Formats: sequence, C-alpha cells, structure tokens
Amino acid sequence: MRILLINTNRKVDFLAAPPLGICYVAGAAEEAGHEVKVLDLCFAGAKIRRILRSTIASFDPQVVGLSVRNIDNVNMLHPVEYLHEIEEIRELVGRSSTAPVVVGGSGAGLMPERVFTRLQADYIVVSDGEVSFVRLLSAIERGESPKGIPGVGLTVDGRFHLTPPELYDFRGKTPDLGRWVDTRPYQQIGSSYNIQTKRGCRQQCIYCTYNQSLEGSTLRLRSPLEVVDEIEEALDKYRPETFEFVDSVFNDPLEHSIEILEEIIRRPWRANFTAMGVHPRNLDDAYLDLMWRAGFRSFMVTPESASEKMLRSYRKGFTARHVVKAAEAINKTAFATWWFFMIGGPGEDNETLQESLDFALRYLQKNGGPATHVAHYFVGVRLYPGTRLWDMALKQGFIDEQCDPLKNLWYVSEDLDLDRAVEQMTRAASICPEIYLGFDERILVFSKAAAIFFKMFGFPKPYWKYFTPVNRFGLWSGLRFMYRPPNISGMIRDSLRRQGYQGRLIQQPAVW
Ligand code: B12
Repeated sequence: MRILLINTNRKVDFLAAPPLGICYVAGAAEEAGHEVKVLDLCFAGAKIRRILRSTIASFDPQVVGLSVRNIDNVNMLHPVEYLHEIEEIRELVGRSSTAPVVVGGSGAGLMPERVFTRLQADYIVVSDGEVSFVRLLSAIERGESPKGIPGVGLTVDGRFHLTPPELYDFRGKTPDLGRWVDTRPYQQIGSSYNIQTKRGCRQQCIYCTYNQSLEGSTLRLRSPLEVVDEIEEALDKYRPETFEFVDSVFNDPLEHSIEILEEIIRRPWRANFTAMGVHPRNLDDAYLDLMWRAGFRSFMVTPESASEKMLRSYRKGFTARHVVKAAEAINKTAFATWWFFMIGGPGEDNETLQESLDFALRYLQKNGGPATHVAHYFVGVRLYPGTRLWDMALKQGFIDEQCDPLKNLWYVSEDLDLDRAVEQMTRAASICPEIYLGFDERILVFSKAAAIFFKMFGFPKPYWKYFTPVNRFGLWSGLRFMYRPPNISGMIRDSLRRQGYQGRLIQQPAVW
C-alpha cells in the first residue's frame, strides 16, 4: 500500500525537533513491503495547504499517518496549545483524501481516547509504532478488524477500544533520519540530528509519563556498537553539525552510556554531541571527561529542584548533594549546560523554592569558572492521567474526574504564597542573568532571526547558551523585566480557576 506519514509538529525555534519517531515507523512500513513517503510540515510555513494538497494528489495515499508530538508546551506562564493546528491538518487531509487516518506519537500516547476523538482518527497507535503500525496496515490491507492488535485503538460498536501496547525489543533498528527528512533546516536553526540509544525509563518521578504509555519502565537498550555505527553512517552521509541523544535519561543506565561514549572515542572521526535529560547523579569528573572527549560541549540537566524535601516529594531518585556535586564538577569544565527546575510540586513552599533559586545563585551564576549555564524555572506541574500526581491532584481538588486532560491542567502546591514566590523568582532573576523564568520562553519567537545572525558570525552552538548574555544585556539596559506579564500570580490563579480548582491558592489575596 501507499503510506503517507505526516509530521504535524510545527514548533520552529532553537528546540526544533526532527521527527525521529516517524522515521522508525517509515522504515518498518517499507520493510514490510509498503511504499512510504514522509511529509515534514515543520518548515512549511504559509504554504502548508498547497504542500498538503499537492502531496496527497500526487502520491494518492491508501493510509495517512499523522504524528502528534506535542499537545501543549507545558508552560503555565506562557501557555501554548498545539492541538488546534493539528486538527486543521487533519481536516485538510480529510478534504483531499478518503484514506484512513492513523494517529501516533508521544502526544497521542499521553491521552489516546481524547486525541483519537478530537482528531477524528480512524485508528490510533500508542507507544512504539513500528510493530503495531505494520500489523495495523496488514489488517487494513486484508480488510480484517485490527481489534486486538497491541497498541492499536479504534471505535468498536460505537465505543473507543484500545488493546494495551506491548513493548518490543529495541535492537537492530536504524531510523536513517536523514533519508526520510531534510535535516538541514533543523541544523540551520540550531537543532541537531537525533539519536535514540534506548527505550524505557526506570525512574519513578511522580509527575512523569515516560515510564508509562510513552516508553514503559523496562529498559530496552541498543548495543553501543549499533548506536555508534548509526552515528558514523549519518556523519558520512549527511554531515550534521551536532548529534543529540533524545533518550528520556541519557546517562541511565550509566554503564550503557559509558560504553557508547567509549565507542565514540575509539572511532577515527570526531563529531559534536549534546543530550537532553542528563541525570545529576552520575555527573562526576571522570564521566564529564569522557563526555568531553567524545565530543560533547553542551547538555541539559533535569534535577527539577535543589531542595532535598522536593527531590524526595518528586521521587527523583537522587539527593540535593548529588545536584550540588554535579554542578561543582561541571564548573571545572567548559560545558554549556541548561538546568531545569519545576516549582510547585507537592510540599513546595517559599523556603524550598528559595533553596532552588539559591542553588542557581551559588553554583550556576558565572563566577570565574569556564562553564556557562542557563537555569530555567517553570511554575506549576502539568498533570497527566495515570501518574501518581494525577491521583494526588484529584484528592486535593485541583481537578475532578470530568476534567479534560487535553487542556493544560496544573498542580501548584498550596503551601506556596504565590505573590511571594513571584517576588522571590524575579528578585533572583534580577541579579542572576543565568536565570530564566517560564514567561521568558516568549523570546523563542526571535529564534529564526537570531539563528541567521549566529550563523553569519560563526557563533558556536548550542544557540540557547546565548540566553544568558541576552539577559545580561537586558539587566544592564533595564529591558529585562519591561515586558513581563503584569500579574504573574494572577495568571497562575486564573489558570487554576479555569480547571475548576477552588482551593486556598485562589483565596489568597492578590497584592498586585
Ligand atoms: C527528547 C525530547 C525533547 C528534546 C528534543 C530534542 C530534539 N532534537 O528533538 C527537547 C529537550 C529539545 C524537547 C523540547 C520540547 N519538548 Co520534549 N521530549 C523529548 C522526549 C524525552 C523524547 C522525544 C523523542 O525524540 N523520542 C524518540 C522517538 C523515536 O520516539 P517518538 O517520537 O515517541 O516515536 C515513537 C512513537 O511515538 C510512535 N510514533 C511517532 N510518530 C508516529 C506516527 C504514526 C502514524 C504512528 C503509527 C506512530 C508514531 O512510533 C515511534 C517509534 O516507536 C519526549 C518524552 C518521551 N519520552 O517520549 C518529550 C516530549 C515529547 N516533549 C514534550 C514537550 C512538551 C516539549 C516542548 C514543547 C517543551 C517546551 N516548552 O519547549 C518542546 C518542543 C520541541 C519541539 N520543537 O517540538 C512533551 C509533549 C507532551 C505534551 N504535553 O505536549 C513530551 C512527551 C514530554 C512530556 N511528557 O512532557 N523535548
């Protein structure tokens, strides 16, 4: 059959994400004998309708797959929803083709029934796509019911029916991203060539979905040789400027990541690497040295808090001491690192918030060391069904059973004095240019122009590391807080009120 796979993600900024998942699925479908085309709409801009219409007219697909990556941007202080854009794409597909529409991707897996219904899909695939999608295709081809295929959802007798996904071995699969997708526009804006070394996440963080419908909690490791062969081949064929490891946590299990780093070092070529989701527990001098020798110059660290109480509350599996030790070790190097903190989980109060801010002031602020940092503080924890935090939020009245999880739903600790919290964060950000607050994400709209400038003047990547000098200039010139939302605590309260929360945080008097 002719299969058209469409990347619906159109978020273009320094964090633009090449659609790796769709390439795994495309490869599997082709191997099963189908004729496959990938249409990446990320950089389609205003030409999207024309591109969609002409691709469908010329390829005449028998099945259309839509990849849904993001539902929203998980940012309470600068909320953006993406589903309506995807709905438009779905509608455009429906106008040009009668082929059945299959929805897949991480966004689809988070809340399958809601996404399935909202996008008026014929089928949905949850978790790993390769095996389930191929089985679904052969059922469609033979005119059989796909009911019962693991990971496939559909309407049966007027009701949504999903067979729980099975998680398959993740070896021997090479997605060949550069074959299916033109990665050059991604590189131009500062993004990378994606590589996945494993699936599954064995962390137990109370708010997270990775270990559930997305990847499951059982680790499925690729062999280091296979991973590095993939990198070598991509380097040879597509010459990307940077590779990015997109595992949920790159350095867990530690030994697996060490083997990959050592294998890269053994090869005769050199390349640049970065990674998101680096666990602070294992970041000592020896590991950082290995990363550096392998070609890493930057990475993201995700402690979520520097307070012992909060790390325990989030069940992060490491301590505040690990976070400090990681920062101390990094500060001896020249890495650029981006740290993420999530303010407002269960038990967060103004003291624990201050501990996380003091951590940035003490360890992440440029104080002579070679490393450069960005420290990002988000307020509010996004609620997803199936997580431990979802149940806590239900019990504590943040949400009720009727809430639509496709809408931004948040948990914010009732122990926080919101006005004081906003004051604490802005005070810290006004003396520490490394600190970014949720609403600063608005600056990402300048990514395109900034990327052209950085490229023209040969600024080294990653481009996000220039957030800090931009802030420094903002503080010096007085621009830094000129355009901040006028009533941040009011925004948080409004958002909670919209989801039906009636509790203490709303009743606090606003001081703005
Ligand atoms: C790595 C990562 C990042 C990196 C990306 C780096 C890069 N160069 O790509 C960084 C840190 C930059 C990032 C940024 C963001 N991220 Co992110 N990210 C992830 C993460 C951990 C892995 C994504 C990945 O590449 N997986 C590997 C590929 C191979 O897997 P996959 O895409 O899921 O594909 C498989 C299946 O889904 C399926 N499949 C995929 N497409 C299709 C299509 C069809 C038809 C079928 C049948 C199957 C199918 O088959 C594939 C193979 O098995 C996920 C969480 C997770 N564990 O999934 C979050 C996640 C995708 N991110 C998320 C978000 C919100 C964001 C941001 C919006 C955050 C922000 N405020 O900026 C941005 C958006 C960036 C963008 N331009 O889209 C959310 C999305 C959920 C939501 N609420 O919308 C997730 C799920 C995390 C979470 N639970 O909060 N992210």
